[in-house]
Amino acid sequence: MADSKTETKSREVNAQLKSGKRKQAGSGKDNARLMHHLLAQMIRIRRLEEKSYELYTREKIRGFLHLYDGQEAVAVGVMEVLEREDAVIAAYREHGQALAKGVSMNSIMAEMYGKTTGCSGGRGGSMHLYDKETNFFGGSAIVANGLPMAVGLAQAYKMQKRSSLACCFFGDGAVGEGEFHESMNLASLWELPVLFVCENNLYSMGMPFELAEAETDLLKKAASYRVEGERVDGMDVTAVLEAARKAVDYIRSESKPWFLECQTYRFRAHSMFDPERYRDKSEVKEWKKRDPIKMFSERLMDEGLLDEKQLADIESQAQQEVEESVGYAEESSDEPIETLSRYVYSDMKNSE
Ligand SMILES: Cc1ncc(C[n+]2csc(CCOP(=O)(O)OP(=O)(O)O)c2C)c(N)n1
Ligand SMILES: [Mg+2]
Repeated sequence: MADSKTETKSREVNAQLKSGKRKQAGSGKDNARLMHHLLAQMIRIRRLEEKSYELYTREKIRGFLHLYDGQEAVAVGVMEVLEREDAVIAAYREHGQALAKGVSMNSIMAEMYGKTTGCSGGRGGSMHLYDKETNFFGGSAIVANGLPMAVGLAQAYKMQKRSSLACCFFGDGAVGEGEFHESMNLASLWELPVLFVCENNLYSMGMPFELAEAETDLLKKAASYRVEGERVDGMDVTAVLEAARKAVDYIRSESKPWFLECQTYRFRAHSMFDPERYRDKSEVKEWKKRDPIKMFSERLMDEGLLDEKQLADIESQAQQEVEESVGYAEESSDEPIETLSRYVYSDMKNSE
């Protein structure tokens, strides 16, 4: 997997911060580095999504495409407190989670192009990103599919006496599925290290959250399975980070699941085929005032932790990384016809 400069840098920052995490409050320099890192991660995701939108309209990316603009603070805040060995399971709006977990932008872009260098060998596309190296277990098109997978992974880790946890991202729409309830119940009953992260963006396709759920207090649902949890402003990256840190500390020390509801909003349509008749443009405009990237960069500037030049550098690095990933995907090869059915039908000759 090819690494860009930005990724290598973010991995270094991550490792340094992780080794001295508890010292952050005492060191202004470390704190500023962490803040820049969080901002850079969100900007990388936003620029990737903008480019994906453009490439889709040019038919370079085909199939389904669900973009994450507006929700970046959730993936970035949560991922910051996870270790590389922790598993992450996501749904189909998962480019941001994959990127924040450390999957290279090159391999994500190549996957969306359907090229062999893609993280799933070009066979999954946008909704099925998978990367063994970073323990990113997908990417799934089936709503709520990731929850039982997270429970299974956590059970395996527990049986293997490993300290890793399984973190599962899902939308408010998943809460109405049986798998949500079965997974919460078993994770609690078997005391499994699962971090359930519900990204409540108020809609599941065109269905408003309050028209779908009789009980809209999700913490009550979690509590009914004796799962502890918290609700957090999902547009505020440091609030998400702190809530995730509390959650992860609890999971690792108690070996029990935790439910984190992040209240957020998607700025774009559900997918590329959505006329958005279910919500008012004024509502989207209102939420955009709380754009997590805009709010955070303004806050850092107010606090003297960021200047125009630093912001421009972060922007241009992200832009460069995106352009490089497009070049990488363009130059990568398609699956040759001869191997097209590999992994589709059993191949006795190759498996011997
Ligand atoms: C089991 C299942 N039922 C229905 C669908 C169709 N579907 C695709 S996305 C979606 C909405 C899910 O919304 P949510 O979980 O809130 O995620 P968001 O799109 O808001 O990120 C639905 C119903 C599906 N993919 N899988
Ligand atoms: Mg939703």
